[in-house]
Amino acid sequence: MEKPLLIIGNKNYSSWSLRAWLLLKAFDIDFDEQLIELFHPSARPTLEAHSPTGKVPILVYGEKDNKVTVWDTLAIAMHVNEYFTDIDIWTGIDKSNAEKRNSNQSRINSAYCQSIVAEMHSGLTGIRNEMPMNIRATAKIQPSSACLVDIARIEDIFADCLKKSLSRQFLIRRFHSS
Ligand SMILES: N[C@@H](CCC(=O)N[C@@H](CS)C(=O)NCC(=O)O)C(=O)O
Repeated sequence: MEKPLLIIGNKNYSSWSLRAWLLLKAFDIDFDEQLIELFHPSARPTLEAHSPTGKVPILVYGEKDNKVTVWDTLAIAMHVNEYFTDIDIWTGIDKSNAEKRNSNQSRINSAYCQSIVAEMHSGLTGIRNEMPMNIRATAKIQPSSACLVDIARIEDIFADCLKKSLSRQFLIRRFHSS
């Protein structure tokens, strides 16, 4: 299959870009990377050529009628899982191991992982609005109650993942799409 191109913004600020990039790296996908400067006129031609939403990340490969475009982080994860890796990204199980993959434990893990990913993808707007990503920054802020609710929920998710990883050896213990 043709090598995909991942078009992304700055990994210090664009959390969506970083998510897609990390996923491809973690699952050893061979890809090229094109960095664009978001909100700068220089980014416009690339976004107009590839992104129906004008946002990044975008995963593209193929030419003309055969061109494949995936323009959303969650869609990129699903597409990668379907076409670019032998490992199931939700459970870490080798896809050729049908028995293990269809086991009840695998369904539990898969549902758990997909739910966390979906929750992150569509929710947590309180924290997202008030604490946009800037890995290098330090700042003192006064979080709103909506933001505090989101922080508490993330703490719960992490605690639950850690608890489960000790007993059942999944999530957190091994690198994962969540
Ligand atoms: N739901 C989208 C969100 C993508 C998104 O908001 N990307 C930001 C960068 S982190 C962007 O491209 N912003 C540019 C703009 O809004 O013009 C996804 O999952 O990919």
